[in-house]
Amino acid sequence: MDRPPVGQVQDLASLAKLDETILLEEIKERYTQDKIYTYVGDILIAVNPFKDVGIYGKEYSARYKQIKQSAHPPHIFAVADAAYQALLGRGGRQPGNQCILISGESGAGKTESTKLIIKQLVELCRGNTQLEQQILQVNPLLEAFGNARTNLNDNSSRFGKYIQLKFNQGHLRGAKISEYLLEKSRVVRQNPGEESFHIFYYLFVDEQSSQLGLGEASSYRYLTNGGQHVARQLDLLTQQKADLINAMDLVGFTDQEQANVFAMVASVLHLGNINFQVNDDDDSIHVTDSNGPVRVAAKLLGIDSSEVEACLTCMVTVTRGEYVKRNYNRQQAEDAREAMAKAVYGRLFGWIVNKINCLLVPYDLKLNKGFTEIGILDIFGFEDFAKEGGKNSFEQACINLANEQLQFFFNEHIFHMEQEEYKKEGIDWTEINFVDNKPLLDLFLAKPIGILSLLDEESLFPKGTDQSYVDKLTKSFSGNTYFTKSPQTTKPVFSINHYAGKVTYTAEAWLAKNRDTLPPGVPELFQSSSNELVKTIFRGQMTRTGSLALQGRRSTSHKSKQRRSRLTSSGPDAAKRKITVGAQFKNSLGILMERMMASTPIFVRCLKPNYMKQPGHLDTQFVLAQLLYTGMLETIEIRRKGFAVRPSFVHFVEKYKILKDLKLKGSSEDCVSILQSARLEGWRIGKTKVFLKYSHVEQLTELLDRMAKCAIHMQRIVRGFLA
Ligand code: AOV
Ligand code: MG
Repeated sequence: MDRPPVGQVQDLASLAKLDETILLEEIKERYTQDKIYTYVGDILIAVNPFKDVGIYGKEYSARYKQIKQSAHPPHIFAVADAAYQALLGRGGRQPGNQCILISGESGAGKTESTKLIIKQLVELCRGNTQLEQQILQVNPLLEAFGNARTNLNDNSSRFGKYIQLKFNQGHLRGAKISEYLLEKSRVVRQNPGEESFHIFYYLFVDEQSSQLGLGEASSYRYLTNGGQHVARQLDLLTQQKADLINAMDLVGFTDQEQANVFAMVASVLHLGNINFQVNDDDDSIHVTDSNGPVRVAAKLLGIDSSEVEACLTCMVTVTRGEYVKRNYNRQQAEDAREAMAKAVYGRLFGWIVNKINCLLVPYDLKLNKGFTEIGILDIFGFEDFAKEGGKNSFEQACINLANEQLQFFFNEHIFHMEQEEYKKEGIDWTEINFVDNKPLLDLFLAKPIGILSLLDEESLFPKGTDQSYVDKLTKSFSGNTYFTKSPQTTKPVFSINHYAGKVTYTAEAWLAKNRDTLPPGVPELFQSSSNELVKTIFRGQMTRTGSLALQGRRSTSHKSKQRRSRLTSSGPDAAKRKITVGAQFKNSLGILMERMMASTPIFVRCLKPNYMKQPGHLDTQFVLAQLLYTGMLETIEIRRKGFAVRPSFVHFVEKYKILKDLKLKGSSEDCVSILQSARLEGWRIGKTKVFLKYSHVEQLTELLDRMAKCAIHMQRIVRGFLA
């Protein structure tokens, strides 16, 4: 067979011959022609164009509605369409809950893909409801608080999210967001050349800054810790802030709530400017200027300024019925200050997510059982800041672990489960090998000897230090090929050989980050706040009763004030505080995996074309590395030779018997007779299932469509005849 011209092939699984060179050639040529999307069977590859390629407008939305995958060029909208069709029981995919899993390294285009999928889903179920408008604003809203400029991506997600869109008979009814591990440490410190969360820079663009007691952005330690404060374009920031406020309005945050949110964000910056001085006489420590930043911060937070000072400089314990006051040293005071700032911001973020969930909760909770959902996973991509001269800390370990977990899920689904099924069903099959990253998951997650378990153990240990933790790791994993200890034994540094490359981690402050405890007295202090929001988010009990919010949302009035809810909601559950950050992350990953297992996955694999975030340039080696570590060659191989669609005999006959004989019941012979009469080739029959390629399903669907058209035509004739 002749190979079609390079760049013309829309589905790489249809190529007769394939190796690294051909794969790369195809993707590169397509990229040069601005064809950023390519299929591998039902999997979509997306290469970040880093420019507007003009393919997301109305006409494109309209084009990708209820189509066969091969009807139009590969597109992210087609992924949304396939998921939505499956939800309605149409198309080739298994009906029921669907999940779209988007992977790729930092800056590869996951978040943009997520937004495009949601945009198209809203187009597809278009009911012009207020809820749809709210859902479209969720991403921009969250990005303001949870995204930041890093050296790898100017709009990098510093948290992971899973968005579940709930449908009832094809209508969008609500949404739920689960967030994973916001990188709180970014509030107080950033790698050189990086920034804090976008929202902080929005504070300075208008007169709001003076209302919040703020001066110049460059005078805040938390915005200059990265070593360089890049003054951003004012008009751009102003526009982004306006968009954010619009999004908050539309989603349903009241003016009061918005004001509270901004006050809290500003308070974080003031907290960061609190300085300490040590009294030489008795070694006690004081806040340098009681009328300075501490006062402004306390005012914004609705708490007592002198109590903030007390919380930051000393600890009061009760020993045998007596209060004993112990002064902090400078380090402890500074740690307390950073912990306070991170807690305020972290809990504020948790509250925002929870608030959005309350506002978007499905209209009729009682209908809950009738919902089907499309889940979209947008995590933080794999990252290695050491390459950029920065450091990788606890957060990067968690981020990279999440990516390992997702890669594992991909392998499970694409290679393991599928090939197991061939064996079980007696299909003649030559095994396709893939790189199994299970040993890496074990290295992180095993109990009691795993990177996270040992961290928990050391965190409980009063004498534990970051160094003693790394020593334990080194001792435990000396024979593990995925683990390398640092050549300098005096530094708490180690490396992990991840599926996507080797990453060196610096374990400084890991114990503290994992414990994530608040300085003594801080929760009580915040609970005494005169500011409702501050009080709520430190109260710890989550309330999520939907009825009030729903009435608010369903009101037909378009005046924003009227549709806003009066619902109270609050910060993260108090019970969660007790367990460590690592353990909590591990749990939420587990829950996520279960959720994903219970849905039919669609995979989108984002590729980053170059390291410089530049349009029009594809770095061959860089892209090849990504194709190799994600197992793309093996994936194409299995999609080419394998059978991605495997309905049971009964399901198959039920769906397609109309093509042959309505009396068919569901035996293997029945299936064969349908397949033969449809003149398909290359399918297999197992013990209980039919084994099909994606293209078979398309052909069958086309036959069904043709038949339906015929039937309508006949009806018309008959009706005309009778008239
Ligand atoms: P990520 O989500 O995968 O990284 P993003 O989705 O934020 O990456 O994409 C990074 C940047 O690439 C965006 O801000 C856009 O400028 C550009 N981009 C991505 N996709 C497109 C597209 N389809 N069309 C035009 N530009 C695009 V991270 O969140 O860092 O892992 O944690
Ligand atoms: Mg992102």
